[in-house]
Amino acid sequence: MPGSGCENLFVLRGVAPAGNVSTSGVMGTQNMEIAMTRLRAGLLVVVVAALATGMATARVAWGGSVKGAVILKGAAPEPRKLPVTIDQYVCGKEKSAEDLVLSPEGGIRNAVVWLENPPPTPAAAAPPPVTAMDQKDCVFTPRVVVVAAGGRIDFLNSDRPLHNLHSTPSANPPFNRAQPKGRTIPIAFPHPEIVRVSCDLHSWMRGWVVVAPHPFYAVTDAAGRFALPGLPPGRYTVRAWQERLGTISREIVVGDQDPTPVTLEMTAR
Ligand SMILES: [Cu+2]
Repeated sequence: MPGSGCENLFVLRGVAPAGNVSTSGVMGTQNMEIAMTRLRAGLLVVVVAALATGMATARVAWGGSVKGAVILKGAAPEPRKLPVTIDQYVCGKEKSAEDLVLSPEGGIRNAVVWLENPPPTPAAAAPPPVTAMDQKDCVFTPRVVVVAAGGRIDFLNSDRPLHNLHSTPSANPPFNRAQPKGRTIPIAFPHPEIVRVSCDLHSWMRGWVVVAPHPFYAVTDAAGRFALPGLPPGRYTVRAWQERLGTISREIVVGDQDPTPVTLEMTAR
């Protein structure tokens, strides 16, 4: 196999034991030059291979991720039921208060996890600039959405009864809009903030818009799990927010191990 790494290793073995690299002795000048040329080529192959390996390692490190779960510490509070006094033909007779939804193992759904100090040149996919939140069966669906700062939410109403959208954020403009069935109401969110959205007609209805200033945001799934991919190694502050339990923080180190496992415990109250 001319030019391959194996051949050059053979040449290296051939030259070294001869102990006569200086002149014509055993090998002769011409053979020596051929051997040295092959030796140089071999070294080049080794160097290129080392560089390629190094680059691959760097890519893996840059593609590091934090994976874990947000879980409840201690006993789970009793699930609350909220009475329905209007539009029962669509909304039903009562609604579960979905302000704390737990898996059987205590995983917390709809918590939002983010990095307080994101890397300067993020490789992660950004949160969507446009996403949607429906009002269906008299519930905001999904209850919690993340949108990039400067993006917008298209609010929908799939129900027959009239709903409305009412919010008084701190950093973003307030809104209070009636929403009949089928109407789409686009609302922009220029500034990072956690925004609560209500419907004045149905007191139990609650939605949350988390306006993200950078890509490293995630909403936990039904098991409380989340992932933040695309991270270079480093020290990070991870923060988790849940509408009823508040906010917690933890310091983590993303290093050679991938993914970096994190369990965030929140206390019931
Ligand atoms: Cu409503």
